[in-house]
Amino acid sequence: MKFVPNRAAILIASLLTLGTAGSAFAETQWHMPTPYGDANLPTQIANQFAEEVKSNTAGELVIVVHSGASLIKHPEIPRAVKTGQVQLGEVFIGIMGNTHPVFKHDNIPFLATTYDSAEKLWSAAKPEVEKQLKKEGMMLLYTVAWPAQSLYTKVPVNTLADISGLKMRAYSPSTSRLADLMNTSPTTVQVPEIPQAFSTGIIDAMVTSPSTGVNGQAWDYLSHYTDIRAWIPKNVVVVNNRSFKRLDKKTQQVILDAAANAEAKGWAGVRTKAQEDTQTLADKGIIVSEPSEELIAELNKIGATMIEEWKAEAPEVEAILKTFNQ
Ligand code: PCA
Repeated sequence: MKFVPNRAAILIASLLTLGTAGSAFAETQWHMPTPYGDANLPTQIANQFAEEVKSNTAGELVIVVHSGASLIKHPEIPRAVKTGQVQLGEVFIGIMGNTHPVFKHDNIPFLATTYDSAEKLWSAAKPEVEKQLKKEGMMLLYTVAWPAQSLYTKVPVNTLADISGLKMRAYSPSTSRLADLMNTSPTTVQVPEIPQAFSTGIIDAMVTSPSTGVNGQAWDYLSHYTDIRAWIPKNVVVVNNRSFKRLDKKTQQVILDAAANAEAKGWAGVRTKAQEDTQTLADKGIIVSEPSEELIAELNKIGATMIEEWKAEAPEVEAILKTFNQ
């Protein structure tokens, strides 16, 4: 008679196999909340980073990416990493602007408007950002830049007078200030709520990347994209210092190498992404135009005001600007 194992026997056998595999090494699981959804370049890079760490530690360190603020709400991610509630996480730098002025380097209009100058600004700001993160018990792993931030409206914009009094989306302390200086009223809205905020009239305008416009299908609720390319903000991925130190040296190095790869991929990818997504906006029927000279002059003036205000906030800011302007 042929021996036919019953289902329970198969189940037990497979559990035993799993048990053996599991005991061959101790798998550590880390949780990584991220603010944006899976269609975003930063989330794709986070997934590749986690994959690389898993494969280069032979599965000993598994980073579980929780995208789209599904585990922790975006504004609470820095605190979750700081307190060790999670081991690492991704956050938009500008959102930490009220924690210390060095984080504001990320959202200052017309300070660095090309990808090359944004990289230069980042090298100038990085040591100060790392210092502040360290005080908060965190270490910087890598950054991912967003495409340059431009103006989305329901009306053509030739000068600021065309949007005066409108409700403008803000996503950080600096963008609230910018909205004030543009004579618009700032309203904080997180990315997933953008479409609804437009259709219910909570906001009339926003400044963000072509990518965020594409992800939120901006053509459904607005008509004009004025390509002011005002600043190039970034996300950072940070790790809790104690969690990192508990790892052996080899695993630490795997993480640092994967982080360096992620950083390089981000800066390389963002340039193409910016072009592709701007094209998609146009293809979907949004009127994409270059800003008028008048508009640029008005915005540059606001940028200069914001740089002055920012400079007065902390001596570290002077240091960043000095290095950046060298
Ligand atoms: N998208 C994110 C951050 C910057 C960007 O391009 C947002 O709009 O909140």
